[in-house]
Amino acid sequence: MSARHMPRRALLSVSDKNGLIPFAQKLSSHGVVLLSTGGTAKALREAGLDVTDVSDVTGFPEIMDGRVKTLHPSVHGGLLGREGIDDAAMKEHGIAPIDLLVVNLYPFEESVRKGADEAGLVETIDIGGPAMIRAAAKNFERVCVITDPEDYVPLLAQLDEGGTTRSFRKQQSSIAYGRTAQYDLLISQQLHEGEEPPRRTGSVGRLASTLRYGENPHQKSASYTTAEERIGVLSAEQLQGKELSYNNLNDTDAALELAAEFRDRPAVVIVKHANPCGVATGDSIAEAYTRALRCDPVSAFGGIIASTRRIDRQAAEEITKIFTEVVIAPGIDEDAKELFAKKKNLRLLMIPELPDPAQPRKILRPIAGGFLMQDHDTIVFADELKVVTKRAPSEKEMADLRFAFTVAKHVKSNAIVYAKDGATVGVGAGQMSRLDSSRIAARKSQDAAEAAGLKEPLVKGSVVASDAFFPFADGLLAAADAGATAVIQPGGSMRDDEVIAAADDAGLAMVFTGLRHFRH
Ligand code: 93A
Repeated sequence: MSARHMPRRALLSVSDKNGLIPFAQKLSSHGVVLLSTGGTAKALREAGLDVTDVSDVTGFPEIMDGRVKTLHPSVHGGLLGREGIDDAAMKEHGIAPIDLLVVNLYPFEESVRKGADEAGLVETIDIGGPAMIRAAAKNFERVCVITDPEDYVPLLAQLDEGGTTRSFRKQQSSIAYGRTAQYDLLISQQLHEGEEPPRRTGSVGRLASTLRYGENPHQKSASYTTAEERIGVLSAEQLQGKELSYNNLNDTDAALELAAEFRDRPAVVIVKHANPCGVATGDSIAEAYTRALRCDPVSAFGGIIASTRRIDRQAAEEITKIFTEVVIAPGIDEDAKELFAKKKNLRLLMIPELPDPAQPRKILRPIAGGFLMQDHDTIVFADELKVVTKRAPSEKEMADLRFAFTVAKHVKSNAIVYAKDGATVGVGAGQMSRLDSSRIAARKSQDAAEAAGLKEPLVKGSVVASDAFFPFADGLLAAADAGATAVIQPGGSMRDDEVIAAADDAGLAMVFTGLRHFRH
């Protein structure tokens, strides 16, 4: 094991001055000499600490409103000089080593959040900070770099043990390069203009949590947050239950994004393996939940529930009747929390409000050797719905058609969704053939009716939505056989005429949306 390094000279230059003073006091008590830039030096001095100004080290004043303050060989030579290799050069030019660098950058993220104009954004692009961070991080054999106030405590713990270890310095170096990459990526995204996709881009995030494992126990995994400002499962407050797993996070994300489509009304979504197995609206969340559950009670066991409204005691009573993995909602009443508390394994999550499904963002999907990027699917309907059959849907059918198509957008393709009275009654997901999805959805509805002791399957008198066009009449006829009375689909098949004729023969009403929602 290599020996620990106790730093002798530290350069501190921080925009976020949280925790700076007690941290610097501790450094000082370890005998570390402090060098610092304008604002940071001022704060340290006011706290009674002994500080050397960087301008005294460089023999050059900070110029251009601070644009050039640390960009000097005395600083960069002090950070980059290698022990035993560059000693002569350092001596020749009067450069003293700097062995600890503490920098956090101009708050570019905050400028973006606050909606700064172009000039404001440009002024918060930090140049000297990232340059020093990258120099120090390259020289981790000798130099320790700290880029996040969260790492003040671990660094001090290292010093208490006699100095930094090589592995700690290398770890901090890795964090540092991740930080500058993330910073530059955000700048790159903000400066991007026009319709063309960016020529170069990347994906970096900040570790949110190390997960027990990935989709399966033999896969390691972790969750990360990016600079994207979006309400979601990663920003939710967990009120009880075990840690969220990889699959929990993925499924809760799917449930919440679908629930958000119905944020104008009380609605509940139940998700299993990233597909909804029940979605319903209702006068209350309790009612919406029981109606959602009815769609496929077998699959709902161990499911993920997202609600569009606060969960009250009545809803909690219904939800706790079967085993549920996760419940997420924009608020949970105290007496509902008491009921949930009895279910130790249930993970209860609260979000401040529902996400906005129309908020534009980019979706990345890794593939071997790179990744695909696309716009998030922010719309459900583009144009007016076009009635293509002799019979137009009734008002009630139309409301259900809209509901079913919205759900279908969130079901893995090929997606077929049956709905009645603002509730799904059968969902066929993720089949390679649309006909199979149609049959599966109808059969599930049959099963659900039997389980509930109903004489007639729920699918009787329902409407059906398809995420993409019916290529042939067979899928549509299967839906008619199952008992659907109206159909919504994008249209656009070569055989649309055939499909429309079959719908007319079967007495179905059908509308075209002109918009497809594949989901894979
Ligand atoms: O404008 S800069 O890009 N030019 C520099 O030479 C420079 N050196 C450090 N910004 C520079 N910094 C940044 O100043 C640091 O990254 C830090 O965020 C900030 C600290 O400034 P002060 O100590 O004056 O508050």
